[in-house]
Amino acid sequence: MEYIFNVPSMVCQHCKMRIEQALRQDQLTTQVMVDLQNKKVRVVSEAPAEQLIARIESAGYEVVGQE
Ligand SMILES: [Cu+2]
Repeated sequence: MEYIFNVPSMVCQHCKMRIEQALRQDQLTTQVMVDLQNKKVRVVSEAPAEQLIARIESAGYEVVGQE
């Protein structure tokens, strides 16, 4: 599955790294691409969306939407 999450609180490379690390802990996740400019995180994963959102949020960033 491919997901795109809206994460407006990401502002810098540090945020990008934290989110990438949080998502890559999951063996089911094969790709993470953070687009800081558009505040979007694209994820390719076999994990359910809820699980990925929970990971992003536990890293400290609110997910406000999904495309
Ligand atoms: Cu940051």
